[in-house]
Amino acid sequence: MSKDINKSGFIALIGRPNVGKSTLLNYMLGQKISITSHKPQTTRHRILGIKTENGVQAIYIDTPGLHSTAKNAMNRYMNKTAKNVLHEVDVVIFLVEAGCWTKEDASVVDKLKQVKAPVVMVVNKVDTVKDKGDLLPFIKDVSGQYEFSEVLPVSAMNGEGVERLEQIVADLLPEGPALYSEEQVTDKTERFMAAELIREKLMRTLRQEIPYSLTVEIENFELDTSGKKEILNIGAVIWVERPGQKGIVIGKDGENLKSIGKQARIDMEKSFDHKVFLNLWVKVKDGWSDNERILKSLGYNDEGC
Ligand SMILES: Nc1nc2c(ncn2[C@@H]2O[C@H](COP(=O)(O)OP(=O)(O)O)[C@@H](O)[C@H]2O)c(=O)[nH]1
Ligand SMILES: [Mg+2]
Repeated sequence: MSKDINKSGFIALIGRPNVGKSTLLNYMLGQKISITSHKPQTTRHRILGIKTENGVQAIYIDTPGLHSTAKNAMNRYMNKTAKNVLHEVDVVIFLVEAGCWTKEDASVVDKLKQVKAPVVMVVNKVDTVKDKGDLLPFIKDVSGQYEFSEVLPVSAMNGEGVERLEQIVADLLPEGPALYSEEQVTDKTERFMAAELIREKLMRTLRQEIPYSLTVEIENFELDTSGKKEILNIGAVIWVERPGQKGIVIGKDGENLKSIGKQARIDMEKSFDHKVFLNLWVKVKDGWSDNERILKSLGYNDEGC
C-alpha cells in the first residue's frame, strides 16, 4: 500500500437499467471491467472498479440496476445488491439519460432520500443530443428533484465530461489511505471476468429473453506453459433452462456459438494478455434463475459478489 495516497473511498454507480453505468465505469478505468449491452439487466453482480491516480484511490461499485418488479430469485438478488450499496458508500453517482426522465428514475430518487452520502447527478449520453442548448431545460428540471452536489452532462461513450466528474468525485472523497494495491483494478478474478465476457457476447448476440435465462460457469482455467508460447486454456459451460434454448444458443450449423466463442476469445486475449484457447459447451439446467439454491451454487450470493 502506498503512502502517497491521501484520499480514498467508495463510490456507487446507480440508476435504472441501461443508462450507461457499466460503460462509464469502463471508460474511467480505461478497460472492460463490467460488461455492457443495449439490453437492460446486463450487469448481474456487484463489481468493483478501482482507480488510483494523483494521490486518490476511487473505488467504484457498479451495481445491477434497481428494478421496480422483483419477480424471480435473480431479480430479487439484483435488487438487494443495488439497494444495500447505497448505505455503504462515500459518494453516490446517479445516472440518468439525457432528455429522458422515467418513473424508474423517480423511484431511484425516492431511495436516495435515506442516503447520507453526497449524490452527484450524471446526465449521460449527451452525445445523442445535437444541440446542447436543448439540454438546459432537462438539466434544470432534474436538478430540482433532489439536493444534488452537482449535476453534470457526460458522455460515457466518448468521454465528454468524465474528467470533470472524476475531479468532483475526488473532491468529495474523505481523507484516507489506499484500501487496495495501486495496480489492482477490480475485485473480481480472471475466472469471473472470463465468464462475464462470454455472457456479454451472449447478451449481444441472442435476441429477446433467452440471455436472461442463462448463465456461464468456468470449468477450467489453466495456463499451459509446455509450448513455446504460453496458452491460457479456458473451458466454460453455458447453462440454459430448456432444451429448445440450447439449439438457439448453438445456432444453425453452430454459427452462433462459434461467433460468441470467437468474440469472447478476442476480448479475453486483450484482458489477460495471453493467447487463449476457449472451449464452450451448452447444457440444460432446469429453472435455475428461479431457484435460490442453484443461484448460490453458481456464485450468485450476497457476500462474495
Ligand atoms: N450514445 C451513447 N450510448 C451509451 C452511452 N453510455 C452507454 N451507452 C449505451 O447504452 C447501453 C447500456 O449501457 P450499459 O453501460 O450496459 O448500461 P447499464 O445497464 O446502466 O450498466 C449500451 O448499449 C451502451 O453502449 C453514451 O454516453 N452515449
Ligand atoms: Mg451495467
